[in-house]
Amino acid sequence: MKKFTIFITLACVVMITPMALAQNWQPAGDNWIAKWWGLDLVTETGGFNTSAGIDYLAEGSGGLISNASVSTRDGAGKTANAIVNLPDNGGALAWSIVDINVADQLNMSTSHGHPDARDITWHGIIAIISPDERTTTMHPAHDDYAQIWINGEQVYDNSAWTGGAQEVTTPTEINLKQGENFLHFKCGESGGADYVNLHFEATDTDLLIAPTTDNLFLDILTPVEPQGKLATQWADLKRK
Ligand SMILES: [Ca+2]
Ligand SMILES: [Ca+2]
Repeated sequence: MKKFTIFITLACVVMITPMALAQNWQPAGDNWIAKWWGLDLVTETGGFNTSAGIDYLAEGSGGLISNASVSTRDGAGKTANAIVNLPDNGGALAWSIVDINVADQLNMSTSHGHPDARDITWHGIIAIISPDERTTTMHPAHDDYAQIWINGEQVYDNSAWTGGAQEVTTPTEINLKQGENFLHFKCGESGGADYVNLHFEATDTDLLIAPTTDNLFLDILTPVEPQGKLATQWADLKRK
């Protein structure tokens, strides 16, 4: 009985411990975040002011996802099955791992294989796993109009380009909860330079960022019902 109890305890520890330890998380702290879970570029937007007023995700998915919802576990998970269909703005757009060159003034274009696009909108998501509840500061760079959502709430709305791919004009205080947080970065471009970039504080080195450096995103998100499932299994074991 004692051995059995120890076995069950170990089994539960293994099951409950987030897959955190085994993953190649992107570094946080004040490192620019290079990998995003990104949507193909929305095209022919008519410019950043028009783009900022349109929820392309909701429009193109029939409401399955939205700008706000993809900054939650539920909405981020639904991107697995959400083609964003925008016949007048690029067609059937899909999600994939997107690498940005964090030093490139045209990284919205180049991250999707274009030399220098205009009238486009870029969408990218990251998961941020925090060991605790905290208030910290995010540092976004963008050209042109950036809008950012965290955990279902819009936290940033800035139509003015910041002046360089690593220039930040508006550091913004944010709240993170313990465990998984999601951030959605939307940026609309009219012409000229087009870039997105983001980092946290130098003291935030204990945050874990996904996609991982080996390109995992959806596969490493916390299962939607881990608590209930574990509780059921535990009850089954006790009955036996
Ligand atoms: Ca621009
Ligand atoms: Ca451009």
